[in-house]
Amino acid sequence: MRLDVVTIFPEYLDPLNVSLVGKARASGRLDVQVHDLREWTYDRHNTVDDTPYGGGPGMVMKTGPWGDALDSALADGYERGFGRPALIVPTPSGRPFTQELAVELSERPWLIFAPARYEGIDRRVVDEYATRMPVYEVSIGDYVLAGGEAAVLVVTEAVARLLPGVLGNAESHRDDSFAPGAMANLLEGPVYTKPPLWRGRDIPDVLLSGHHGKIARWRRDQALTRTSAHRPDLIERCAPAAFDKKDREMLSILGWAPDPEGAAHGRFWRRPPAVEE
Ligand code: 6GU
Repeated sequence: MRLDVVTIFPEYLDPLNVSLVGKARASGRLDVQVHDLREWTYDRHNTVDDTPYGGGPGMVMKTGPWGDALDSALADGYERGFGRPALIVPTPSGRPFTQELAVELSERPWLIFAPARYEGIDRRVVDEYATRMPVYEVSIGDYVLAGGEAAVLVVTEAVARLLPGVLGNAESHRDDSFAPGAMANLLEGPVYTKPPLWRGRDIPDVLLSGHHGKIARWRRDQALTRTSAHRPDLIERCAPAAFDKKDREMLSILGWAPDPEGAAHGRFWRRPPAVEE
């Protein structure tokens, strides 16, 4: 897979040389090209932004440098035969970046990232490239960053670990909390390793029992408990078929009940509010 990143802060992408993504690059599974947007400016001050039409606060990134930078990255990738590119535009107004989207992007041969600073990029840039290739405007969560570079790192790491041969163990993805098509998208529970006693804290007995069935059940109950506490929205959306009898017992203990009315709207479970004494 080829990744291009066009940015005014190339050094912000230095972490792409480290760890899993760095190894994927070193092994040739990932070709990363970081480009300095200011190389496509022709004035003394290397201007990449200007005031917004219609007024208002902040600055908007100019069409010219983006168009020239993207054309240059595209020409290089086409010349080297990378196939069909997709443009990724990180923005807080994008669609949520999910594991499902990470899987979709990991199946593409070539991703071009256009992270913005300031109030964003002149809309005509996205509209122009959308006539030539798929464009994904993505947000990594409900908070506002000063620029899209950190989101590029997030998306790249989520995608790179899905590439064939990047994570040693092919089984690793199937267990991911948000793996598409998983029986139920539950958060993973706690994990432990040696030593068996640390600062007076021991390991749950069941994990030392050697009883694989009981261990699997305990892990499942921990996942249900954690998901119920941190992401009740994930429980609400689980179809009844996602849960076995023991799951439903645990959900009942956690205060969950089937919601026959909600089922029409994709809310299969509800937790009646606790009654105060
Ligand atoms: Cl992708 N960019 C910015 N600037 N802020 C964000 C974001 C992206 N996702 C969440 N907040």
